[in-house]
Amino acid sequence: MTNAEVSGYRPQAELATAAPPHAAPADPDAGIKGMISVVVPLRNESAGIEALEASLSKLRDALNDKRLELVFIDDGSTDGTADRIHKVFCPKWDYKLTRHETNLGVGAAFRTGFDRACGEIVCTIDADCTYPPEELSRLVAALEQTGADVATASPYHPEAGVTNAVPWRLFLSRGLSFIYRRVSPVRIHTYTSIFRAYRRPVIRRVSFQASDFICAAEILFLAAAQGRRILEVPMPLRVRQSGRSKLPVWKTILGHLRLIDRILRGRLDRNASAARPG
Ligand SMILES: Nc1nc2c(ncn2[C@@H]2O[C@H](COP(=O)(O)OP(=O)(O)OP(=O)(O)O)[C@@H](O)[C@H]2O)c(=O)[nH]1
Ligand SMILES: [Mg+2]
Repeated sequence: MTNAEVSGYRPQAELATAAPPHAAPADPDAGIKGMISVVVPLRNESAGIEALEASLSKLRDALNDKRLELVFIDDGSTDGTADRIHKVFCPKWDYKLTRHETNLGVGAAFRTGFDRACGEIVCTIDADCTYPPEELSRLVAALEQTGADVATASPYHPEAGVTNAVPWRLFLSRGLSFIYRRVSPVRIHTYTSIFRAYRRPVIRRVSFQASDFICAAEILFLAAAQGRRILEVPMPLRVRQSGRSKLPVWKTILGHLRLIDRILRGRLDRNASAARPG
């Protein structure tokens, strides 16, 4: 199933009341000037949609003069997530919602979201607010102040921290970051966070293969191989307040080990030269 076939979920309620969508950017590589797009992958997150909206309101305030575009990707949720989004965000927000009729994974959701996002800066966040969405303004500011191409939240940075995480999951996740730090050319403390801000050319050019959580690390390495500058921003991570974790822990670890193998064999560098079509 392709993304095109599954996008465009628009119930009558949205058609009746949503604000008219803005025009697509004249130059797809540049995006719309002054617009920040926030891509939100969701799978069965209906319990946390009100909290998400409250946090995004704070982000909108923090971003001041910038336009905010929300790009929701509901990935085969069965708990009414899409309808909840429409109820809570319509008509006050500039948002798009695409629904994958079956679950395709976080990486697949990012591919769909990146194709739909119009901003000159494109961010990705967790829907469960484990990184408070209003903190995205710090990542955007970091891009603007340093000229970096990617700003990524880093709870494993010595100046950050993790509260109430399940100890064995934290151990495994930190262990993976430790290995990546040694085998990859990207020397940061956290590789697996999806709480990020990208300059638009990065998401236009990086052709990542992973359709699951592995995409977070893969995107970083491919961007680095294309010469993009990556900046980590210390950011505390807290435990989710509602809903349940969707991360398939062992499958994800296996995926990371495969990615480490690709790095060690130099295969990622070869992939990095293949830009995304369009
Ligand atoms: N599109 C899509 N989003 C997903 C999928 N699985 C998880 N997500 C979303 O990705 C984000 C991170 O997933 P989580 O389940 O919170 O994973 P985690 O952050 O490692 O785990 P906890 O925060 O401990 O629950 C959340 O916004 C999820 O709704 C998926 O298969 N498809
Ligand atoms: Mg989470």
